[in-house]
Amino acid sequence: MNWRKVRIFVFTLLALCLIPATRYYQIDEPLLKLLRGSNHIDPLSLHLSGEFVENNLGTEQDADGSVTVRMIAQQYLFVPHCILVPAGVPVHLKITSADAVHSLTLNGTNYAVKTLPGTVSLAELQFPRTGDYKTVCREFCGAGHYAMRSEFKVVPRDQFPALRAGERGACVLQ
Ligand SMILES: [Cu+2]
Repeated sequence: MNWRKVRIFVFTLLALCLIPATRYYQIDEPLLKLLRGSNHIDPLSLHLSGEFVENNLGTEQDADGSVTVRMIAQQYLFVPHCILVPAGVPVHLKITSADAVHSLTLNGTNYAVKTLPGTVSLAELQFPRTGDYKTVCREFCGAGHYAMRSEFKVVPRDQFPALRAGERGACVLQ
């Protein structure tokens, strides 16, 4: 056996395998999109373009009376910090992570939604009663994990204000 040829072959193979690691946006990104489908999202450009830009975060009213809530989990906070939703209507939650694995857990309910970087987690929630539901992160995500908290404020349906873009992340009643 010619060891020189084997060595050249192995090094060439290694070099070829390393190319995708240096070409994330040209090779890995499109490939991941293809493999994972539409629930895949690039965690590095969340704030720049797409569904999770700042103006889209928070509560959005849908035509059928339900609401859609978009959130980002990141070390060590949930964005927006406070979410206003009406009671008794379906809440479609869409949440993704900008960095590590987190878990949005709503105290006083059975809801816990795991968030992963690169994936949009979808959950269907509904709050029969009004009140403030404190949320915590239940997945250890680093030094500031224990301070990672936020809140869902559930108000009566008739008191839920019409939210314009840019106001969706605010938790104040007009
Ligand atoms: Cu955490």
